[in-house]
Amino acid sequence: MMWAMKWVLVGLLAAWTVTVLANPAIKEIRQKSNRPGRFLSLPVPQKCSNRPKEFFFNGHNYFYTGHVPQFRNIKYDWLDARNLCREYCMDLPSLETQEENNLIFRLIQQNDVPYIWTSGRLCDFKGCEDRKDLEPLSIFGWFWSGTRGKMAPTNQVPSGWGYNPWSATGHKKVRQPDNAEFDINGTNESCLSVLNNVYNDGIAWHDVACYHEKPFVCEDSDELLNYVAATNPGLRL
Ligand SMILES: [Ca+2]
Repeated sequence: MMWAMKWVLVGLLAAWTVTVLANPAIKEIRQKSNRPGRFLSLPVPQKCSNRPKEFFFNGHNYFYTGHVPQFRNIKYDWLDARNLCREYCMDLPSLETQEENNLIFRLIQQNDVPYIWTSGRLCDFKGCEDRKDLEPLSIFGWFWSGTRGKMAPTNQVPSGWGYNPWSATGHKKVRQPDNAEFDINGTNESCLSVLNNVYNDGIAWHDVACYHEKPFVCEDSDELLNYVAATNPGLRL
């Protein structure tokens, strides 16, 4: 229970930390996305009830922003993307099994999507200190903020998978995660994006700085759906 609570805090702090990372080199972009109220959004019951349902897998609905008329052309930074999903009782996708990962990879491949956000986040913010079990962070420090589940160590094939979904290459021509943008402008690559062959590496996982604006997939959030169901008796979800 305490562990679960910790990850609740981790989720909230992940949202918060994105706002406080300060770096002059990305000031212009930051200002654009640094609107007031950079916190996690609460679900909106009517939006949850009418949320787009493009496809269904393992008890969850999903949609890709590019396939929903009102979201067709949007690109958001990681936190804004999470928050749009959350208003609909969804979150960025947590790719916890190879089957679910295949589903998202297929969507990307079949629709020639250049990249998407996932809910993957590095625990590199306030609240993550003194966690010996997360060290070194680049290997043990990743989690799914959508479900608060820990990811497999980044240098291993996750349990039940046939391969390691992290790309074998990137900007620095080394395995991901490589935190490459830190060397360029001091910004950490703390968010997990699926990139479509950006480094001639097929469709693969990359750590990317969270301020970049990308299209995204939303996945049903059990936590938010249960909350809205419990507080809105009779609402059809
Ligand atoms: Ca990277």
